[in-house]
Amino acid sequence: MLSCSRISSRIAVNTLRSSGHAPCITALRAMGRRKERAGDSAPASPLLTGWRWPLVFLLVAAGAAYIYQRTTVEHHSGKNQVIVVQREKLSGRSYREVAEQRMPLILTGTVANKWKAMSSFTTSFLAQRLPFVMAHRQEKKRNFVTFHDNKPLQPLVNEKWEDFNVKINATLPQVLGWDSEVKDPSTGPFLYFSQDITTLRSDFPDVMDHIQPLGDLILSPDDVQVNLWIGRAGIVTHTHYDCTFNFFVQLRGRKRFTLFPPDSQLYLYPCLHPHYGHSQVDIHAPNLSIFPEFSWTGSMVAVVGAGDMLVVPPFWFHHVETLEESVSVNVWSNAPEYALINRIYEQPVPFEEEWTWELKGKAAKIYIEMLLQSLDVNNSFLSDLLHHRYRPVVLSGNFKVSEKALDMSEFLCNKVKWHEETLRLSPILERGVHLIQPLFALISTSGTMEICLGNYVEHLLHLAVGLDYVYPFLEKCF
Ligand SMILES: O=C(O)CCC(=O)C(=O)O
Repeated sequence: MLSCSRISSRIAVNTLRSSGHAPCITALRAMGRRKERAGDSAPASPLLTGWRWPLVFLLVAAGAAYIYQRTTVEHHSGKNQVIVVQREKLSGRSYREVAEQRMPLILTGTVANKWKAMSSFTTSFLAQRLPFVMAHRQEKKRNFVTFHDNKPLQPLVNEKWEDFNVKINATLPQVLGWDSEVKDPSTGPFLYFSQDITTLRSDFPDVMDHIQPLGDLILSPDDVQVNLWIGRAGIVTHTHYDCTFNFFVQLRGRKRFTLFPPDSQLYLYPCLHPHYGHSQVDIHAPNLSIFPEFSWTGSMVAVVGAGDMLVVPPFWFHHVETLEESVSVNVWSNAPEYALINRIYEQPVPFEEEWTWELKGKAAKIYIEMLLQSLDVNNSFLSDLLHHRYRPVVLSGNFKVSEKALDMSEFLCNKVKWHEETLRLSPILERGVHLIQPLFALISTSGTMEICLGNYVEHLLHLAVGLDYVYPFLEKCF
C-alpha cells in the first residue's frame, strides 16, 4: 500500500507537487481470446485413426495443460471471466527485464527461494524475535484502506481517521488472532502488520540476513523499500495502485491478488482525498448505480503460496485477500514515473500571487484546457474526472459540496465574458504548459498518464481556486 503516498502533494506558493504506470493491455485481451479459441471444437480429421489415437491424445492433453497453465480463466462473482496470472521461471531473464514488461507474473524458482526466511520466518519464530509490533487495527472492517489524514479534502469528508487502520502496539499472537480476543475469524477486530523491514532492526538485528541475496530485486537503489507483512486469514488490502515495481514474495500461507490494468475504470478517490490511490469500488460487491462502468475486463487473479514471487507492475490496481495465516516480504522500487511526476510538480505554475481569485480561476481553466490540447487529450477527460472521482464520493454521502461555490463557479465560467483576458493570459500560460507537456508525454503507458494528469488537474484547481471549489469548478467550468 504505497499509493504514491511517498510522492507528497505539498503545494508551494507557485509550485505544485503530486503523484502517481501501465501494462500491455492488448496482450491481456489477446490472451483472453486465445483461451476462447482453445475451447472451440475442431472437426474430426481423417488422420485420427488406428495407432495414432493414443499419441494424439497425449499431445492434445499436453497442449491443453500448457494452455491451461498459461491462460486459465476463473469465474469471478461478477460472472465475467478473469485471467489467471501466468507462472513462469525466470529463464535467463533479469528481474528488471521481467518487471519492465509491466505484466503481472508469478515467478517460481527465484532468488527468494535461497532466502533463509523461506524456512526461518515461521510465525512462532517471528513472534519470538518481534515481541511487539506496530499493527494496524480495525474493529469491524476487514478491508484495510489507507487514510492519509493530511490530505487536503479531509475536512470535507465525513469519514474520520479513527475508523481506519489506526496503528497500535500489539503482539504477533494478537495480530494473528491466537489469543481469545478473536472468537470468529470472520469478525473483528482485524489486525494487520506491515512495515519497512529495516525499521525492525532494533528488536531483530539480523533481520536482513534472512532475506539475502536481495541484489537484483532492487531496481532503483536510491528509492527502495523492503516490507514485511504478517496477517491472519480474512484480512483484505483494499484495491489500490502504487507507483513502484513490486516483487512480492510469499513465505507462508496463501494470498489472492486480484489485479486490474491501469486503464481500468475503478473510480479512484480524488487525489486530494484521504483515501488517495484507492478505488472507491468494493470489487466483490460493486454498487453499479454509483459505479456503472465498473467491469472485470482485463483483470487477473493470482493465488500465491509459499515460495512464489508475484510481480506487480506499477499502477496496476491490486486487491489482496489473505487466505491463510500469512507471512510475506516485498520489494518496492520506484518506477520511472515517480521521478517524472516529481519533475512535473517542480515546474512553476505561471500564476501570480497577486491575481484575484477570479483571475486565477480563469487562468486555471485556460491552462488546463491548453495542457489537455497539447497532450491530445479530449476535454471530456475533465467531465470524466468529475464523474469517476468526485461524483461517487458525493453520491456515497461522504462529502460536502458548497452551494455557494457551485453558484460562484457557474457565474465565473458561464456568465462572465472574458475574451480579452484570455488573449492577455494565453502567452503567459502557454509558457507554463510548454514546461510540463514534454514530461507528461513521457508517461506513455495506457491509463497511467490519465491517472497522473487527473491528479495534476486536481492539484492545480486546489492551488488556483481553493479546496471548496475543486468539485464545483469541475462541474461548472468544463
Ligand atoms: O499483501 C497485502 O495485503 C498488500 C500488498 C500490497 O498492497 C503491495 O505489496 O503493494
